[in-house]
Amino acid sequence: MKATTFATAAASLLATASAHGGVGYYIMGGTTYQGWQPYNSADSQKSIQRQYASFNPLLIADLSTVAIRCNNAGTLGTGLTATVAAGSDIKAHWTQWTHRPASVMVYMAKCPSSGCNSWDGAGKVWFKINQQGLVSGTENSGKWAGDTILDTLNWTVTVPKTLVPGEYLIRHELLAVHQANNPQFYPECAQLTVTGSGTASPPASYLVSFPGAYSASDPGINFNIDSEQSKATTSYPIPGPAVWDGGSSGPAPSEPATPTSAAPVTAVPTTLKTSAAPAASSAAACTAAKFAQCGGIGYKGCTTCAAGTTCNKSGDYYSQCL
Ligand SMILES: *[C@@H]1O[C@H](CO)[C@@H](O)[C@H](O)[C@H]1NC(C)=O
Ligand SMILES: *[C@@H]1O[C@H](CO)[C@@H](O)[C@H](O)[C@H]1NC(C)=O
Ligand SMILES: [Cu+2]
Repeated sequence: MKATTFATAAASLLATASAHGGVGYYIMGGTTYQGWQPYNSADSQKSIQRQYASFNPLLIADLSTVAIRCNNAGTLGTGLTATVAAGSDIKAHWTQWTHRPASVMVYMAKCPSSGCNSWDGAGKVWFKINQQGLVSGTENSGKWAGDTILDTLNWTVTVPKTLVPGEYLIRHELLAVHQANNPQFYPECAQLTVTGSGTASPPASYLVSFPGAYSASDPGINFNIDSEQSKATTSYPIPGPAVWDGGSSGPAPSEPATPTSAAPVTAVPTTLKTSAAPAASSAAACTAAKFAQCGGIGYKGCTTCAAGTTCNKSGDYYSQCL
């Protein structure tokens, strides 16, 4: 689908949706692709984006349901896909957004060779290509990635340049944490055809399933932004797997993707745009501040605590400097 005008969609949205948000369109390869319009009739709608019902959030109770995958009950595609070259940018534009304390996470999943349209995204097939949570300041009052979405409605990611060509789903997710211990999840998925000459597939250690990727006890989900700890903590533990930057490769997924043996994990800085070949950071060479995370399953940051503090384990997934 080529560039379209959005005036009609915007008019109907104003009447029906007062808060929250969702990705409204995507720009890649010089083309704008209209997203699903949840407040318009589903009849005869076609989009690269999977159907979803509203801008309302999913909650902790939804983490174990298929809805957490693409914000629907496993609904399949409507026949459209967007073409994007590996190594180039995808800009997502939200129709609206309302929460500043929020993380952005972007995942992809390789579809079977039969294509994405009749595939629901089930299985341990999703890998994270980009994320940003707390940007600066404290969890309680600092700047978050959600500020960028609220202020610009835009988020641009780079498809890993080494990614093997094929059909993929891309899943943009906002995780809003403005309410104590009541996180809100806003995922939407779209269908892509990735071109290029890459040969890399993410190693199995980067792959997660939806549902399955998150647990209610993850520190970034069982999270109280109003706590005294959040008023003093300057890093936020984004849930889910480490970001895969394309710098490592595992076996190509079979049909459907099957778990494979773990491969070495490289630490990746969380930045607004993933670069094609970021240098691996050294976890040992840095120091975590008091109250910052210093360990836990999946954690790739600094493990040495600032002078006068020690790394205190508060669960398998989270240790902090106290
Ligand atoms: C967001 O992206 C759209 C589409 O490219 C653009 O028109 C708009 O100016 C951008 N907004 C900001 C604040 O950069
Ligand atoms: C470390 O954590 C344990 C429980 O997780 C707690 O009882 C203990 O007081 C903590 N130590 C410090 C120095 O805060
Ligand atoms: Cu909301």
